[in-house]
Amino acid sequence: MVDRSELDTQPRSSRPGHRTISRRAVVGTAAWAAPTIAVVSAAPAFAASGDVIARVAPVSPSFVVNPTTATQSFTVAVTNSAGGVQGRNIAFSVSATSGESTTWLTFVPTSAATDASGQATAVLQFGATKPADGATYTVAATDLSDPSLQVVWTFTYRAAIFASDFNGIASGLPTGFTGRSGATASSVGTAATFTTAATAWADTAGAFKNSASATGLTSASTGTVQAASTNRAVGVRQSGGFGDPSAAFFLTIANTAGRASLVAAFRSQLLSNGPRTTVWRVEAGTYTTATGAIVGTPVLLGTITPTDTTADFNVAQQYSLPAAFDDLTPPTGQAIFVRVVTLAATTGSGNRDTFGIDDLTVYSTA
Ligand SMILES: [Ca+2]
Ligand SMILES: [Ca+2]
Repeated sequence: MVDRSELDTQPRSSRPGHRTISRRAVVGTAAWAAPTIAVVSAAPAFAASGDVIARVAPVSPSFVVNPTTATQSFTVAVTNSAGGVQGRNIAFSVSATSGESTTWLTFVPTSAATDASGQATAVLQFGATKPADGATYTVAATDLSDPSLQVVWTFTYRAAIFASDFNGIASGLPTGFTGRSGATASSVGTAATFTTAATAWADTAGAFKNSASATGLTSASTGTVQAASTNRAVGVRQSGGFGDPSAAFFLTIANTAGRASLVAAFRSQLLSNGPRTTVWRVEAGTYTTATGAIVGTPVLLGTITPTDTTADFNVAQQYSLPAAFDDLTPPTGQAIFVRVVTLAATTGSGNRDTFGIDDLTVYSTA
C-alpha cells in the first residue's frame, strides 16, 4: 500500500528497491515536471521528519539464495542529521512474489528495535522444504512508528543443479553421477561397476562401493557399525588392477543455462588410510558424450591429498567454477563435467586408501 501523502513528501527521484512500480511512475512524473531536481541515485527512503532508513546488509537490493543457505541476516539503519536513531521498532516481513510457499521462511525476530547506531537486524531462517527453482520473494523492513520508512530486498531461490547425500545408493548411483576408471587428462573414462552392497572401508577389492559415510562415525568405527549406518557415501578403493591411476568420481551436467557463479561442494572422506598416498584433482570441463573425449583442457579447481585419517577423515570441500561455466550450453553432443580424479599413480608402498565423497552439491550463487 502506498500512502499518497507520503508520495508528496518524496523529493528524490529514484529509490531503487523501495516500493512499487506505480510509485516509481508518480515519482517519474515529478522528475519530468522538475528535471533540475531529478537525481538518479540509490538514495534511501526518508520521511518528512528527516529520518532516513537504509539497507545496511545486504546492501544490494537483490540477491540469490541457494540450497546451502541456512540463514540470511538483514540489517537496516534509521538515521537523521544527528546520527543513528535509537529505539525505533522495525518490522521484518517476507512475501512471495510469484505465489510460492513462504512456509520455509521464518524471521527471527519479526521485529527489532534500533540500537544506538540506529541499526536493527533480523535473521531469515530457511527451512528444509524448498520452493521451485526461480521462486522470488520480497523482504520488507518497515519502521512501525513511521511506515513511510521502508526498504525492501528481493531474492530468488535457485535450486541445486545437482544434489545428493548418496544415502540411497544401495539401489544405485543417482542419475548423472558415476564412478569411473580409465580417466586421463584427455578422457573422462568409462563408468565402472558400482558395488551397491554396503561394504566395509577396509575391504581391499578395487572398486567403487557403497561405503558408510564418515559423517556420524569415527575412523575407528567397526565394519558392523559401518554396515548399520544409514548415512552412505560413494567410496573407492584403488588397486593394482583398478583405478591407479584413472579412478574418478564423475558428474555430468547438461548445461548451466541461466546460472552464474557456480560452486561444487562435497565432503572428502579418507575412510581407510593405507600407507600409500593418492592425489585427487578436482576438475571441471566439457566432453564429447559419445566418445568420452575431453574438449580442450579441464580447469583444475584444486587438489586433495589425504594423508592422515584423523585430520582428513571428513573434510568439507568447496570449489568455485570459473566464469567460463556461467550460462554455458555446450554444443550438441557435448556436456559439462565436474570430476574428482586421480591422474597420477599412488606413491608409497603397501595398501592403498579407501577414499569417499559425500553430500555433493553443484549450485549457482547468482
Ligand atoms: Ca551421505
Ligand atoms: Ca594413505
